[in-house]
Amino acid sequence: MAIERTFSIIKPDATRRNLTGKINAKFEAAGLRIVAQRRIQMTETQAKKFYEVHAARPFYNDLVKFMTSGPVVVQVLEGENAVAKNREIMGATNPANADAGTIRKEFAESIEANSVHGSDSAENAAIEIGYFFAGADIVG
Ligand code: IDP
Ligand code: MG
Repeated sequence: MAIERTFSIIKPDATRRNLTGKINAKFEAAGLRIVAQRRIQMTETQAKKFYEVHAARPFYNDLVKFMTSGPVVVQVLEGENAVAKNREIMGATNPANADAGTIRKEFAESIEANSVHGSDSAENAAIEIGYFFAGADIVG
C-alpha cells in the first residue's frame, strides 16, 4: 500500500461542541498523521465551490449555510491508504447507518451536521487540498 494524502474538514457542528481534539485522536489512533491543519471561517463562495458537485441536490443551499455557520478545521491527513482509511474512520454519511466506533456514529448530529468531510478519491483529495493549502503548508 502506498502512502497517500487526503483532505479532511472538521465541520461547524463539531467545532461548536469543542470536539476537534477528540476527532483528531481518532485519526491518529488509526495511523493517520495530521500533516497540515488550519482553523478557518469558510466564506459562502468557498463553500459553494467546494460542494459544487452537489449543486443540483435539494440539500445544497442548506449545506452551504451549515458549512459557513461557524469555524471549520481544514486538514491534510497522511498515511497508508489514507483516502479509504479516512472514509472508514468517518463512517457512513448518515450517522444512523454508520458503524460503531466511527466519528459520525459517535459525534454526528444529523445527516447534514455529520462532523467531518473526507475526500472520496485520491484525485479529489489532490484538488481539495489545493483549495486550502500550498505545498509549503504541508509538512509530512
Ligand atoms: P460524504 O460527506 O459522506 O462524502 P456526500 O454525499 O458527498 O457525503 O454529501 C456531502 C455532504 O452533504 C454530507 O457530508 C452532508 O453534510 C450533506 N448531505 C448529504 N446528503 C444529505 C441529505 O440527504 N440531507 C442533508 N444533507 C446531506
Ligand atoms: Mg462526499
